[in-house]
Amino acid sequence: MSEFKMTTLEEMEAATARLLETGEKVGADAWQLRVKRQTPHCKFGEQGICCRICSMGPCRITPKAPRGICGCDAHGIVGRNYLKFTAGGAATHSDHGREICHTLYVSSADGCYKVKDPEKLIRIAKEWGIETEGKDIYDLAHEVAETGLMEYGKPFGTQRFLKRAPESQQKLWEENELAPHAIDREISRSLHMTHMGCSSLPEALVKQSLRAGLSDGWGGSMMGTEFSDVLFGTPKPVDTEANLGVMVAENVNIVVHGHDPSLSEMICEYADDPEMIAYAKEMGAKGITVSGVCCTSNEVAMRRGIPMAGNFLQQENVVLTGACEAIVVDVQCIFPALGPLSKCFHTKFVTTSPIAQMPDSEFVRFSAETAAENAKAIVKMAIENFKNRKPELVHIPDMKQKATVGYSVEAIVKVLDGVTNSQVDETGTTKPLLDCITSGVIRGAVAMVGCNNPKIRPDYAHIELMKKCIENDIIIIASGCSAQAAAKAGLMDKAAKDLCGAGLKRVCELADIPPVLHMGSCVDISRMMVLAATLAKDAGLHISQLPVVGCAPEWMSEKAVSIGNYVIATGIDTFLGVDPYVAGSDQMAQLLTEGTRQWCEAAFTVETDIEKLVDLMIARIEEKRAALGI
Ligand code: BF8
Ligand code: SF4
Repeated sequence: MSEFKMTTLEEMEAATARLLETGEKVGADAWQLRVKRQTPHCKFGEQGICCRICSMGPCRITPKAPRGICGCDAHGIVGRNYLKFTAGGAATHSDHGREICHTLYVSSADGCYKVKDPEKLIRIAKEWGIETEGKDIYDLAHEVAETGLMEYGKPFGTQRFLKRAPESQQKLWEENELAPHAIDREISRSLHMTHMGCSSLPEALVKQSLRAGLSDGWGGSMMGTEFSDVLFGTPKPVDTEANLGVMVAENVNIVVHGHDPSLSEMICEYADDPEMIAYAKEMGAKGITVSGVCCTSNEVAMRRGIPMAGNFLQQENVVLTGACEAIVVDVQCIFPALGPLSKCFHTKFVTTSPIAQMPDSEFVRFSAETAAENAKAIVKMAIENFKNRKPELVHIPDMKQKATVGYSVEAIVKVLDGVTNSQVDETGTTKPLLDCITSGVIRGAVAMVGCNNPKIRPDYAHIELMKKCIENDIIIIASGCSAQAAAKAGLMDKAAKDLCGAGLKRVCELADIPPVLHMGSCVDISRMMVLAATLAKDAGLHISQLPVVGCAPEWMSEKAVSIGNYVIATGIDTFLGVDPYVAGSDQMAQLLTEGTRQWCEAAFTVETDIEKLVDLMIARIEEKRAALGI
């Protein structure tokens, strides 16, 4: 009776091929072509054994030249490169978090940014020991924002949110000197350690990678998530759609891309404004459609049901439809290719952040103080560009899937608690979820995260891994571009329950959820940390004992490495489908795949064969169950 049908990878690839034909007609470049020109990649780079941190080099390690000019060996060079990679990611996520703190700081009752979830604000204020009694909500917001901003540079103490972890994990962090101090300090310390003539001891470099990662996951990212919820609302389940077919040929199409909801929320506001819709009609369109790419898409999908046009390696496709009036970006994961590509079409490529400035773009400097006028100007620019479309180039693939998204920790607890407990209170408990896991109805959970990477057939690993997990009664929580891969394929349609094993299928039916739960953007992996911490505390276990693993099968960015570090540092084994440039040092590889267990009870598994990767994950989950005797 169910008419559910997944969109296959072959169908998605055929749609891309058709779009690339348009690209060829107009002389556009494409990542598929650039990959060919860039391969084979440099072997030294791939193995992490090239060093250029001082001008005596660059030095490359070979059997004949086992040390750089300063005497550093392969282990030191790989270790330093790994730490730099991590620090880059931690800085990026955390600076996003800082921007959100600033947005909270300028929130006001009559301004563009308001407090949509005052309860959450009060909860965090209490958690941080800030007096809430009798205070105006905006005074409180500013105080909490300022306290959050101090987390970046405070001279003493460790991150406030670490207290959310179970005692056992906090103890490990303290004993092994992993507890992060001020966020900026951890990033500076990382760059200090990797300077010429500082650390070359792999243990020290890996420990600092874990600590810098933790300053992201339990610091900058966690504030980014929490304060985004305070400002824009804590996500609740909402229906939306995913894949390029969400763009509407008759409408002005605005695509938001990047990460910070401060921009995308405002664009959505103005695209909904009757005055703007009337203007679009005046310009010959039927209306305005906003859709998203990358994490910004996850943010506005989770809170507003804005449809998702695609993930990382689909960003050029959006322009190739010929129907994109403006692709509006802020920071991170934006291809500089969008500049020249947009010039082959009528599309306006609008950059907005001083952090991400690119050639061939229209720069509209966006700031929290002038958000309304900036957003209005951008929406107007898109509308006025509608008339410049070249109809002969317009082709939107007729391809989209239904998805239910918006599973914050609060929402997950609530829907699952609702199944067994008819008198649901506002918050609910994790007991029903724990019962499902203990009884084996659900065998465990995989946190699927991360990007696309041309080294893996795009979306293949995400989709295949998720399918096999849910078949085996393993529930998936997903974020970032992994979540979008799932949504495009149809795995976030509640009807996808039919692909599950009997246990998970029953849970999906009772709780009315899809088997793959959308938990948000990449900064929202902090939500997953809170969920794991809560489950462990409620079960009286260490996090590492839970039958839960992390997986980034197609990762590519520095942020993903930072995430990997904090996920293992939180006690969750993490499976990678792409090697983080450490193959050149057996000592580094050993530390990351086994050695870190002594400090945080978890480690990485790297396996580029995707079929093997999923089997290893399932085996690990079953091992953890067996160890608990469940
Ligand atoms: O932070 S998953 S490609 S969009 S890095 Fe980027 Fe990777 Fe996508 Fe969001 Ni996350
Ligand atoms: Fe070469 Fe050492 Fe300088 Fe690196 S730090 S470039 S290994 S001399």
